[in-house]
Amino acid sequence: MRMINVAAAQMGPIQRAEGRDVVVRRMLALMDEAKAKGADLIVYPELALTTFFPRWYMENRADADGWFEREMPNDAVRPLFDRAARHEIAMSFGYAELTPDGHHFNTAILTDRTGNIVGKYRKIHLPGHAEFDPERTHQHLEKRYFEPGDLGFPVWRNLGGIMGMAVCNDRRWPETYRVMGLQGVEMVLIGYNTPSVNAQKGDEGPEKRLFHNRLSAQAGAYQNSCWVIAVAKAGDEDGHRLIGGSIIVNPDGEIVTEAKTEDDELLVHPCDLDATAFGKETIFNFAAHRRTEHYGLITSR
Ligand code: ING
Repeated sequence: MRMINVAAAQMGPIQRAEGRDVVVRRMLALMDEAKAKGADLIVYPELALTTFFPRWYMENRADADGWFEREMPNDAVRPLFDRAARHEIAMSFGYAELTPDGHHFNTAILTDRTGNIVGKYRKIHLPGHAEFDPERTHQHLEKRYFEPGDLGFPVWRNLGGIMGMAVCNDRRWPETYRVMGLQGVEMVLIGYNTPSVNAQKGDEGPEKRLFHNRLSAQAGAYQNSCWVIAVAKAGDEDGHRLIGGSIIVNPDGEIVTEAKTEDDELLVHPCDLDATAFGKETIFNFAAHRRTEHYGLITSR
């Protein structure tokens, strides 16, 4: 048994006017609760420090740079790193990254129990569009504000297991999980900010969105025999609602716990990394069963 007590720290809405100091205080409260409940790892959402700003069109992209972090850690988030080290809890959270040479990414980091960053991932599947789209009920301008990630889908050894990360839309693409699965991933950490309604399809509401959220995470977990921790930023941000539905999915593809609210809500579940072994050794023994000579289209088209 290699147990990790995982805390999925769903966050409620962050209003456009809400400062990082207020948000970090909410994240610290969730971390203290996680510690009290014996967590070894806490997973926060995508863009955990700010509102989901890609919903706002800025003519001049540089006007959005205020939503980005120029270094990590930095003064705004240092209390998180200090508290995590004191609690000896590893953590993962998403944020908008502006690199010293001027590149913009939708990024997530992973630390060990001492607050050291051991892994960084930059979102590869950017949904939405780059220019203002008058046809949409709301804008989703991730292609305007971010570049596709340039780090691939790496995995890292942490807390005695093999961990990977993905961000939001990545979870809908089977390639995301499979590339990490081929590296032996045992636990995938995924933050998301998912609008409750489809900007292009009026009749697709939160129920369908929650169904696709579960479907994507359950499929990824089952087909790669790994744990999937999917954590929402949820609720009404300046009139724009995001789904909740944070879940922890076991290597059999079963949801073992699910958030009930659209607010700050902590889920804690004991995850045995050894529970990934049976699937990896039998039905999803990639070396024994995959026939890559037939898969060329996946990378060539
Ligand atoms: N949000 C949404 C997501 O992928 C989306 C965008 C929703 C795309 C539903 C397609 C269907 O969950 C982010 N931030 O990617």
